[in-house]
Amino acid sequence: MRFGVVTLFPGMLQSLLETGVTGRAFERRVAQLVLWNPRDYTRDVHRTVDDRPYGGGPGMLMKPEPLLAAIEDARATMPHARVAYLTPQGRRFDQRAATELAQRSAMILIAGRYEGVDERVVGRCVDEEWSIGDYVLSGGELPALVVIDAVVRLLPGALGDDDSAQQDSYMDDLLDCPHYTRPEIFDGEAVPPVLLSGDHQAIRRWRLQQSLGRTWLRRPELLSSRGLSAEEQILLDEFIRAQNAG
Ligand code: 9D3
Repeated sequence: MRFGVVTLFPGMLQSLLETGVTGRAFERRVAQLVLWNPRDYTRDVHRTVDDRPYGGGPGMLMKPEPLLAAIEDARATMPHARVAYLTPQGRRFDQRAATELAQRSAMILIAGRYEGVDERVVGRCVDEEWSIGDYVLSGGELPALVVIDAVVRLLPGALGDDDSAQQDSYMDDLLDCPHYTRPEIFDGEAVPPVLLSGDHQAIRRWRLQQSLGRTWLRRPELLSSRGLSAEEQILLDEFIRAQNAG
């Protein structure tokens, strides 16, 4: 999958190419990243990319001409890509959205700076708008990184053999269970004995029960929208009883 990102801070996106799972995916050509900087499309000596808002008020906006020129170049290179603007006003990006976007062959992401972009650019170029959550960031670069990271790891061939177990997890829409590695006793605290038992059914049940219990404690709304199998209901009831007893 090909990602084009229009950004005044291309260096912020580079880290993704160099690091971990996503770095390897880009190395293996599972995904490709192309960066477009509006500053490269300015014509004045100061290379101006911002301007004051009509109507007054604090803050600056990205001025339309260099931004539009950068987006047009990105579109010429990626003619089939939809143009996505990262903005606090957009649709909330979640795991479902990540799976939707992972079906595409290409997308162009616009990372805004300052208070945002001139609305006429949005009107003529933008196909969709995405937010990563209800908190205030300084620009769209971190959201672009979040979206690309979440999508790339879903692409076929992105994860190595060690990671791929995570992907076919049966625990979709449940919180993860606790994990332990060596030593068996750390600072006087032992690993739960079931994990050392070699009984794979018992281990599977324990992990599922922990996942259900944690989700019930921390994110109960996830359980209401999911529904439970008969086995899951029994495991959760047992967890709740133990919780009330302890
Ligand atoms: C006057 C109110 N503005 C600043 C306090 C609104 C505002 C403008 C620009 C708030 C944030 C930003 C920059 N944010 C993004 O570009 C952004 C974002 C975010 O801040 N949170 C969650 N998702 C996203 S996607 C893009």
